[in-house]
Amino acid sequence: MQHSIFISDLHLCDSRPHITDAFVLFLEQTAVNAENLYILGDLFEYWPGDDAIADDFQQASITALKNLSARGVKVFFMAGNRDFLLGDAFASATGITIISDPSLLNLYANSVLLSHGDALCTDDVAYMAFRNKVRDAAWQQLFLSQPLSQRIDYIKQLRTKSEQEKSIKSIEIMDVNALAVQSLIRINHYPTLFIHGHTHRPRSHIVDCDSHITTRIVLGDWYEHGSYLRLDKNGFQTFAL
Ligand code: LP5
Ligand code: MN
Repeated sequence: MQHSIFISDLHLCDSRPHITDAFVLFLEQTAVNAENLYILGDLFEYWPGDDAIADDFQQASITALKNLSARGVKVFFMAGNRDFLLGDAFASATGITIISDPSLLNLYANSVLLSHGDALCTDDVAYMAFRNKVRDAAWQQLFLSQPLSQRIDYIKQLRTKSEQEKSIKSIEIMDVNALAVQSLIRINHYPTLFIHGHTHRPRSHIVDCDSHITTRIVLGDWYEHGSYLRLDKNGFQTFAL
């Protein structure tokens, strides 16, 4: 049966090679049967710019994505807060299509809204200010003009700072804001499904927005094991690997 698959928050990195192995196997054995694969951000632990394509540890996932595209599966990537610098060079190396956040689709008679999810964490004021700065095109241009090793060093310092700040933020502050969710649903014409990641709190929620019902599905991360959402004409199902 025709179906689409959704994943997010894999956080692929050289220190967790088993996740890359699981991802490659997932592409070869599971995603290969799908019509579309949607990767909703944070595929990588961090992405310092497309010159990282040459890194040894990236080769397995890049090759597996390329093979999947070559077999006719349409692969879509939406940026997360860790890999928003992933660009056209990565897309042409792998055959994927980059889609914007948010994106609204029609699949199997469902209207489906997709997002990474970080933009909805509006109570996290420090993160929102940081996000506005680093999503600015001119700022990114300047950042990308620095040597790769310098960018990686900077990101590592930033990760330390982010972990320090997160340790003193409340769980509620780091979750999506209910009004931000409603507002996104409203301007996207009350989709049947809203799928996102980022918070690493996998669950489905029923949202009543202006008396329209949307099911908001939060995808899980791949830290312990992989997971994915499958959608076909009979509805959605989540799977753990
Ligand atoms: O990623 P996650 O889920 O752990 O935390 C996020 C928010 N943190 C981030 C930062 C990223 O993890 C860092 C890696 C980004 C790689 C991008 C590459 C290119 C850009 C390079 C830019 C320099 O996104 C975290 C949220 C959390 O989600 C929950 O939603 O709370 O936000 C923060 O912790 C951000 C801080 O609150 C504010 C950071 C201010 C940084 C100021 C500059 C410090 C400079 C340090 C170096 C000297
Ligand atoms: Mn994220």
